[in-house]
Amino acid sequence: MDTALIGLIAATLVALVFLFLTRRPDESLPSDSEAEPESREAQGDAAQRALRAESPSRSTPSLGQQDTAPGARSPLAQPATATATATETAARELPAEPAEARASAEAEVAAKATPDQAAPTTQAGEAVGPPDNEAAEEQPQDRVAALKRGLAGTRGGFITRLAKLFSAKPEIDASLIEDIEEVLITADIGVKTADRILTHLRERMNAGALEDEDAVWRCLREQAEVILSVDAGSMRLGEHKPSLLLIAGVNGVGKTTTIGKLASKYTAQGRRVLLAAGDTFRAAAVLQLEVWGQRVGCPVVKGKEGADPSSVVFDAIKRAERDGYDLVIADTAGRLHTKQPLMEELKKLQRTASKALGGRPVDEILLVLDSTTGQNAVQQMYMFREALDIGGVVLTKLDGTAKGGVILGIVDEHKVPVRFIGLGEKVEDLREFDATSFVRALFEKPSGETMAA
Ligand SMILES: Nc1nc2c(ncn2[C@@H]2O[C@H](COP(=O)(O)OP(=O)(O)O)[C@@H](O)[C@H]2O)c(=O)[nH]1
Ligand SMILES: [Mg+2]
Repeated sequence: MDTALIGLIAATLVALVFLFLTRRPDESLPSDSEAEPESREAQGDAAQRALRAESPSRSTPSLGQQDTAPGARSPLAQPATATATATETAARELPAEPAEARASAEAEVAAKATPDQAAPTTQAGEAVGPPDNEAAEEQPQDRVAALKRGLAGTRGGFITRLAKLFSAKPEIDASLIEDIEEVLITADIGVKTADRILTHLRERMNAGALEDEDAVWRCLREQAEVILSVDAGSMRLGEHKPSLLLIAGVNGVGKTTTIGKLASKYTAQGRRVLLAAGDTFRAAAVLQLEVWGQRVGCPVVKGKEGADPSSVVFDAIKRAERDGYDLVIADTAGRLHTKQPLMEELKKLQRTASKALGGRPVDEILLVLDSTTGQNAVQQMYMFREALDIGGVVLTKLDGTAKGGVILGIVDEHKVPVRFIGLGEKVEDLREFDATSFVRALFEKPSGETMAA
């Protein structure tokens, strides 16, 4: 009897051990929402490492304090206002992000957030003090060389064709000027702008001042620089705390990527930056911004999918006031610019933002334009100007196009300054625009000879 009982107990124990060992591993995990802070913290570690790799001296807010890591909020944090609470609750109410969507957004952003030059690392792979990727000490000739590399597509297009014209027709006459005109027009500079440049060339020629090829290049550079040097002063982002920078543009032009790059730039300058996920139309857009936020150490204020972007931006401004941020950078939706509702939404956004700022206008509104779309970019500016007080342009993807000449058309047509140009997908590829260096890089003779002064 005893032996049978002992046998039964032993069999039960064996069965229990067997069950324990063969149990599916995820059964031991808490619910998704409980697991979230831990996994986000792991991402936070990676982001912190990436940040140290970018700028060793920069002090960055702990990712654990971000909105996007609700579980990690300090219990000593100030009680949140109703709006902020609503936003954070709304964030948690968003349908669970598909793991692959986040993973792929992270992989994409990671590739773009990492400088080309790998940071020196310790055995453990920890960054130990790489050079700052921001070209603070960049010499003018280095700046021109970097721009030339980025503008290789455009230079290989119309600049090479211009150079060929000169080698085919060494003397400068009316027919050469006509050929130049044709090249400029096909380079997406736009008919009006090309005409303006050509009128000047003809005047110089008639005055006997275009003696050789170098004189023509010089005249083209001068004209391009005059066109690109819009006198608009510097951006007004330091006058108020917080300042608001609104980023607009159609889908796919590079808004969110530009925001990530700008957030990195301004954070490196010591500003406290808060991001507002105003593109509530696409869940993926919010996710992409969040991943950028984590990489560069900036919290992201977001709302429910399809929420009113005005309320998200309003909340972000209030949160920035309360928590002492210097700058709010707001993403916006960019679904087809020809659809009226987007423009109405943007008008409302600008009005609401202005209210949140105590009645003053939005500090800066930049329109992001994709240079690969050529003359379409000029048209997009017309559409957006009807809705928003666009103060400047970010021209992206100049690295992947032969249509870089469109920059002249945009500025000449609209008289708005280009503030930044995108020469690639990485953080350091967003460069502050400087007309002189840009024009030197674009219109340098492709022969490898030194440029005439
Ligand atoms: N080559 C290149 N790609 C860019 C540049 N800026 C953005 N992109 C890419 O363009 C795509 C769309 O960018 P995204 O920021 O999502 O556009 P959004 O829809 O306007 O927010 C992404 O794959 C970016 O990496 C740039 O300057 N050069
Ligand atoms: Mg976007």
